[in-house]
Order: sequence, then C-alpha cells, then structure tokens
Amino acid sequence: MREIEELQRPWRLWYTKPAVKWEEALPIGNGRLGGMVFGETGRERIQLNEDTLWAGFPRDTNNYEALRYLRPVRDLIMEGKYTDAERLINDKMLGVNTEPYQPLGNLWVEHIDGLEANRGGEYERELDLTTGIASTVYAYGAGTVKREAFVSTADDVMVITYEACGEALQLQVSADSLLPYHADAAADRLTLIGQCPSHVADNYRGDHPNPILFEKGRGLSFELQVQVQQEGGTITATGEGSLRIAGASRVTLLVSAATDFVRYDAAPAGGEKANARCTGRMAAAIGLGCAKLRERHIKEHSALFGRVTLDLGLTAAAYLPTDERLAAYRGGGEDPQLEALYFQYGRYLLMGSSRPGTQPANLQGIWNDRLQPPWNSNYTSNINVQMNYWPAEVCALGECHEPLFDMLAELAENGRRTALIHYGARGWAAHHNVDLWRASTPSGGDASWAFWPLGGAWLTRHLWEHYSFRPDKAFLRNSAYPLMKGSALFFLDWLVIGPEGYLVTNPSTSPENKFITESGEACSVSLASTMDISIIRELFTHCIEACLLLDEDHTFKEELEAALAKLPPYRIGRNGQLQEWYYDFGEIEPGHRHMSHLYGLHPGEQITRQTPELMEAVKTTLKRRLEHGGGHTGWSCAWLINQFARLGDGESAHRFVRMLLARSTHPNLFDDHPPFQIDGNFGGTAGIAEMLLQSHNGSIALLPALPQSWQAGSVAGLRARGGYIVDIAWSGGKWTTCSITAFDSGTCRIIHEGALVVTNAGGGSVICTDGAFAVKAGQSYLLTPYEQA
Ligand code: FUC
Repeated sequence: MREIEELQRPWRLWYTKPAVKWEEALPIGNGRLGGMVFGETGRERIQLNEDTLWAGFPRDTNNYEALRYLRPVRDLIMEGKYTDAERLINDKMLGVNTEPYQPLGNLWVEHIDGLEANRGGEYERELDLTTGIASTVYAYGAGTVKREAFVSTADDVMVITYEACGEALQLQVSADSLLPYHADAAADRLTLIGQCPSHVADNYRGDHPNPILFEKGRGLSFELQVQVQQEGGTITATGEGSLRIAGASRVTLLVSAATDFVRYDAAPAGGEKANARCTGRMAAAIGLGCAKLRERHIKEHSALFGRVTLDLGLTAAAYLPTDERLAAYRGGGEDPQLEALYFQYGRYLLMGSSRPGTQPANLQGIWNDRLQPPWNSNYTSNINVQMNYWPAEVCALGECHEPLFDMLAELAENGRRTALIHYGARGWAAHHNVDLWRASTPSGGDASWAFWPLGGAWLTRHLWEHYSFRPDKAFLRNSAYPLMKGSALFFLDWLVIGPEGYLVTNPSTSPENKFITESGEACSVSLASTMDISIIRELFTHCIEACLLLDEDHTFKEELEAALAKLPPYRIGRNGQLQEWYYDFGEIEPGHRHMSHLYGLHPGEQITRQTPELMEAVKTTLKRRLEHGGGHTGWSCAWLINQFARLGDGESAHRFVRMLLARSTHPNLFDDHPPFQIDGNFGGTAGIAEMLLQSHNGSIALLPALPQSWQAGSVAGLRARGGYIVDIAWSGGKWTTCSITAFDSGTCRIIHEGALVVTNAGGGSVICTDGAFAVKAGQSYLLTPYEQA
C-alpha cells in the first residue's frame, strides 16, 4: 500500500514521529508569513515568522571619514604594502553592523482532556509540496485527530484545522514570543502585541554587555491575531491570554500577523497600523470561510508548483519516511527520486519565502526562531542571496524573483549616497550585508568580507537573467536597465589605471579568501581580483547589449566599450589554476569555500567551450580547491554542482548532489551550512536544473551533464533563456524527445551532435542540420534526433 501511495505522491516529506528539533519541523509560508509545524500530539507548536519583523530602524550608516583614506589605501596597494592597506581599511573605511531578522513567536495548541495521544504509534505527519499543506494524523483516545496547516498567498493568512473522529476536541490555544509582548484573549479571538528591538548587537561570542536594546519609539511593533472557529462545543477565554475549546468536532484557527513597517527609509507607522493590517486580513478570511480559503490556496499554490515535473526514476527507498530515507541515502543507497524531491523542495521553499510584494528570501528564507540568528539572517551578497535566486528563472518561478528586484531598487537609492560619500563616485554601490533597512555601506568587521562594493553589481545580473528568460523590453527599459546603468556608472568611476595600463579595482578583495604576502602574512586586500573584473566585465557587457536593444544611451555605451577593452584578461597561474588575484599569490586557505574567481564559469558565461584554455584552468582550480577540502559548507557544495554542470561533468556534479544531501541536509531537508542556511537548498535545485538544461551563450543544451545514475527520466516545464519552455525525455543516458514552446517568434538554437527532426503543431516536420530553427510565438515544437534509415 505504502509503495503505491509513494508512486502516486512523490512530492511529499513525511515522518512517523513529531519534530523534536526545529530543523525537523516542516516549513510553510507565503513569502510574508511563515510557520514551522512541529506535529506534536499533546502540545502542538507552530513557530511563526513575518518577513518585515526585523530589529532596527532607518538610519544613516555611511562612514563620512572613509573617503579621506581611499587615496592613501590605493597608494599603499600600488607600493605592494597590502597589509598596511588592509589595516587602514579595517580601521577607517568600514561601517556599522546590520540588524538581524527576528522571530515573531509561537502558537501553541494543546489537548487538555488528558487522553493518551499517539496510542500504538499510529502517527504520521507530512508536507505535501504540491498543495503546500502540512498535515498530522494521530490516534487520540478512542479516535483519531487530523490536522492541517497552510499559509495562503491568495488571502495572506495561515489556516490551521483540527478534525476529530471518535473523540471530541478539548483544546487550549495560546501564543508567546521571545520578544516583549502582551497576549489577550476575548470571546473567540486571541491577540498578541509585541515590540521589536531598536538594535541587536552582533554577539556571536556572547560577551556583549547589552546585546538587545529597546529604545522608545524606534523599533517596529507587531501584532498576531488568532481567530477560533469551531463546530460544536464551547469556547472560553481563560483570562490569562489563552482560549479553551471544549466538545468540538472540528476547530479552525485563522492566523493573521503584521508589523507597522512602512519602507526602508521611513519610521514605523505605529502599532495601530499593525493592528489595521491584521484585522483587515482576518476580516476578509472570516468572510471567505475555511473551505474557500483552502480551495483558493490550493489553486494558487499548485498553479506555480505544478509548472515543473521531474522524474529521475523510482527507488525502493521511496516508501521510507523522509528522515529514514535520508539516513539510507547517507549510508550509500542510490535514491534518484530523493534527489528529485530535493529539487522540488527548493522550488517549494522559494515559493514559500519570496512572492511578489514580499521581502526577498534571506539567509533562512523566512524561517527563523532566534533573536540572534546566524549572520543576522541578512541578505549577504557575496554569494548567498544570489544563490537563493539561482533557481528562480530556470525552474519557472520568475515572479518569485521580483522581491529581489524591489530590494535592488531601494538598495540603489541608499547605494547612491554610499557611492558618493565613501568613494566620491557616481552611480550606486552596495556591500556584503544588507538588512530590511537596505544598508548599502560596508558593515563592521574584516575587509575580507565587509569590503565588497561589488554586491550590488553582482545582483544586477539577476535583472538581466529575468529579461533573458522572458524577454520583455518594458521590464528592461523601466526596471532593469536604470539599475544596471547606475551600477555601471559607479564602476566607471571606481576603476583606476593600474599596472600595465589596465583599468583595475583598487582596493579589491576576493570574497573571503586571503593570500600570503611576501613577508608571509595573511592578507585580503590587493588590486583587481579576478571576481571583481569578471563581474564588471559582465555588467558592462550586459549594459552595452541593453543600450543596443533599447536603442538609447549611445555615448554611454561607447564609454563602456572603451573601458571594457582596458580590463585585465583572465590569467593562468603557476599551478595551472585560474588566478584568483591580479598577481599569482599563494592562498592562505587553498581549500577555501568561496569559488569567487570561477564566477566567469558560473554564474557568469565568460568561460565556455569557446575558451578551452580557461576551461582547463578552471578544472585545475577546482581540483586544487577540492584536494584541500573545498565545498565544505552547504552552499559551497551547491556551487560545485553548478560549476561541474557547466563543465559538462555529470559525474562530478552528481557527486556533489550526493554530498549536499548526505552531508549537509537536516531531517526536514533544510540545508545545513552548518547551521541551517537556505542558500544550499536553492543552489542545489539550480544545480540539478543546470545538469539537465543549459541555455547560456545563445543556445540550448539538453542534458549537458547527465550522470550515470539518472539513466532514464524526464523533466517538463523548465525555462530557457530566449523565452522557452522545455520538456525533455531521455533513456540510456540520451535524450529521446524534446518539446520546445516559444514565448516569442525568432530563431531557436539547440546544441546537438547530428541532425534533428523538428515537428510543429500542425504535424509538419523539417530536418535541421545545424540545430537552428524558426519558431513562432506561442507554438510548440517536437524535436527528435534524426536517425538515418
Ligand atoms: C559568507 C560565507 C559564510 C556564510 C555567510 C552567511 O560570509 O562565507 O560561509 O555563508 O556568508
């Protein structure tokens, strides 16, 4: 029976016991409101988040002294006095730390009738990715209880239902928070009002005297409302901020939450605003009723989730609960379907943490239970927030990319001042740590990561990607290009003449690696790191293409072309590796987790089959990094999947899929950096897509990195640059049929050895020898390899 169910419902995580640890609980969310469902039988906990609930308030984080030191730092670097330059940057050119994302609280629902739960071990909890519903079923007294929880995007509320069979429900509902709060219950509604800190200090060592501050009138306010609806029985408020339900056969809890956040640069609106938002959503939800809410949620959720299907073959392990299945995989078992589940889970998590109008997915998506989450649960932009969005386009969730673009537009506003105040430059720049308040300045800390004025520039590639996957000139003209241009303007000013007459960045770091100076010291600061130049080259190239497409800014385009011609080329070092810095320095940590200098291979498109020498250098670089322990964090491992996919090395890519799942994955399939950090999930999903379909450099490659263990299978609904939907079926390691649907008319190019048969919707077919064929907007084409009779 179980086998049959798994065959029919492959996209679920399920368990035979409740979550004990937070990393075992199951995430639900609509990009704004998030919940971690524990599935406890006696006293259920749903840990809650709201995506604007952050510490802090709008403030000017610019360091007005920084510019004074730019010239001396540049001179020191030109003289080869790198450690002196680094010291000066650390002392004078950095800024203040960002603020952390905060947890909202917990909703508790307790059985208070003393009946024995979970009798005889009858228990199951699951998360169905296709519906976005987490459910728990367990024996209770002489009967059973079935619970469901989901967060609706359509109606912006969380809905929790309890359905009893055999026993009546006696429940107590309460809520609490780690933040200062007041809970009140009256009639059938529970309300919790709370306060966010005005400041939380980075306190990883735990020795800060006053790590959390609540300055009057500064932090955000928040409100949580829980409305109880029941069939049968009674409901009473306890007077201690909780509600008691007795004798009901069915109970629904509608959960609404909000803060008084207005904008990154505006003061909080005041508690009434949080209340009005909460109350408005709640009233609308009550008006709809539970059945309608559920129906509307499933319809909306499945429309997005169902766009992509993936079949990598079924394995015997499919009938095991997810945690046991993961353990079996860890023990060496093959389980391609678990890999497919991980792929779909990444899509689910992006849908749950980033939707139009919400905040972007942070280091933990939207799921966080700590006041001092690791790295503040920020948007860190030297790999992490970018990786969060790698699957967005190819996995057909382009709209989930939008919150990142909204953030970029705001970051550019702040970043304009930072460019001017810190560097005397035009345009805009943003550094490594970004929070709700859109801090564009360097944070405090160490230059190796804090001094990174390329965070914004790397993020602009996401705008270009969005355009490439779904070409829309209005988006390019109105949203993407102005931000790309602002970033490019900054770099026209930031680049200076360096050795050999090249235009270089100075100072420059290669996140977050350090090199060995001549005197044997570790240092992060020098000039023109390979990553800096790769990002700038790419940004200028994209801007030039945009100018041509939009037919505007011709003089600016010429300026960019002139600068582009003066950027230093890639260099191959003494070990045959792609050089990470301008000079061939030795690395302090040859197995460093960041693969920054390989940006041109992935996510960039500068190192391809057309540059075979550089491809070789990349392979040597990866070999060295791995020999010294590289890929040891979740995201680092996920990046390797993508890089090996780009190298067309399916076996190595798959080795890191295995490692990501076996070594860096929690029981709820959350990525384990360690600790939990969601980028690895997203990077893993993108990497699996990259193994099946690539579309950079103007042509589509089918199954470019298919490993032995995925011999037969199919994928449908992936997106390719140029504006295509691609379905591929394969067996014996080779694709057999492929369907391509074009959004626009044009020429589609497929990389394929040998001829293709291209059949159009009308059934007419042509033999195509160079892989290029004309397409019409909205039409589908069936491709098959041409076998000569
Ligand atoms: C970068 C990485 C760390 C971590 C942090 C959030 O600094 O080097 O591994 O992912 O971001």
